[in-house]
Amino acid sequence: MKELDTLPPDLRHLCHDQPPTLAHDGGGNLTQGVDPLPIIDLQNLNHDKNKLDEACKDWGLFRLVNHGIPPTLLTQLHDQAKQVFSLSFESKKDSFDGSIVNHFWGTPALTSSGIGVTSDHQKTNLFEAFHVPLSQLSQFQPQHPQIESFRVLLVEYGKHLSRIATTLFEAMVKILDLNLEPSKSYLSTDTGYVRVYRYPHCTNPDIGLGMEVHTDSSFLTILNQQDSVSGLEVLRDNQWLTINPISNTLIVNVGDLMQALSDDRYNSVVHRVKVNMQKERISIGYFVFSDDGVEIKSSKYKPFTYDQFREQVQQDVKAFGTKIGLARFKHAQDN
Ligand SMILES: O=C(O)CCC(=O)C(=O)O
Repeated sequence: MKELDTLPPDLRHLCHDQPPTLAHDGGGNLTQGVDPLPIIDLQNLNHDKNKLDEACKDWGLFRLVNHGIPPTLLTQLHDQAKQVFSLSFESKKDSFDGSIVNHFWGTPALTSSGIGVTSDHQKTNLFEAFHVPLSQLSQFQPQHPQIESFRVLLVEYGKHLSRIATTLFEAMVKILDLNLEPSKSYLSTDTGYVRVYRYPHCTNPDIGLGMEVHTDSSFLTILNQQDSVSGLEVLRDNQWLTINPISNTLIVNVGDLMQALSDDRYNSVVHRVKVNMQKERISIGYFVFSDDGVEIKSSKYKPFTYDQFREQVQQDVKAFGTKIGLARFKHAQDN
C-alpha cells in the first residue's frame, strides 16, 4: 500500500509522496546518541533523590533507566504501533470510529469527548495519533487482529506506566515536602492516557512542525521513543536541544499540574517535535492528571482543578490558536 493511502486525507497534501532522501538531515538525525540529560534510576530513587529534585527544577525532564518495563514489551509495542499506522486510513477509521480510542491528527488539543479543538489561527501539526484512555481499554474490542494485539500490549504497558508514575510522584511529593490531603487523588492513574503518535516523514522543509511548541498539562509525562528517529526538542537556555532516542530508556517530563503544585519549584518543560525529512517517527506518550474535583493549591496560583485548566486551554486554543496554560491561573503579582 502506498504510504499516502495510510495517512489521514487532511495531511496528505502536506507530505510529498516521494521516496525518502538521505541527502541531508531534515531536522532530526538517525543516529542514536548521548545527550546531557540527567539520568534517574528508578530502582535507586532513594539514592537519586537529590538528582531527581535537581532534574525537575533545572531541566523539567530526565531520562529514566531501570524502569522495569521488559525491553521486549517496548519493542513489540513500537513494532505493533507501526503496523497499525500502516493500515489503510479507511480500515483505521472503521476500527476506531465510535470506540473509546480516538484516532485524530493535526491538533494535539482534544475535548474530553475526544474531538479535536481547532482554530483558524492554528497551523496544522504534522502527526496522526491514537488517544487511548487506559482505564477504559477493556471496553475496546477491535475486530482487526493487529489492532487487538496492540490493545493487549497497551493493557500490559499501562500497568507499568501507572506503577512508574505513582513511584515518581510519591518521591517528588516527599522531596518537596508537600502537605497533600490524604483522602484526595492528586495523581490519579485512572486519568492516565496514552497517545501513540506517528510523524510522517516529510520532504517539504517549510512544512512546519510535527507538534507545535507547548508544555504538557499533566502532572507527569512519560515518553517512549523506542525508535532510532529523533524529533523531540526541548527549550533550554533559549536554544532547542534534541532529545535523542536511546532504546529501553524513557523520557519523563514535568507537566503544568506538577509545576503549579510545586509552586514553581519544578519546571514544566517547553518542547516541540520537528518533522523528519528522511524517516517516519513513532513515539508513545503517557499523561496523568488529578481526579475530578481535586484542587491544585499553591501560593503562586489560584486554586484550580484539572477540568478548569483543560476548559481554559480549549478556550484559548479556539480563540488564539495556542495554549496559554499556567499564566491564566497565576496570581496577578506573580505575572
Ligand atoms: O512525540 C513526542 O516526542 C512528543 C509528543 C508531545 O510533545 C506531546 O504529546 O505533548
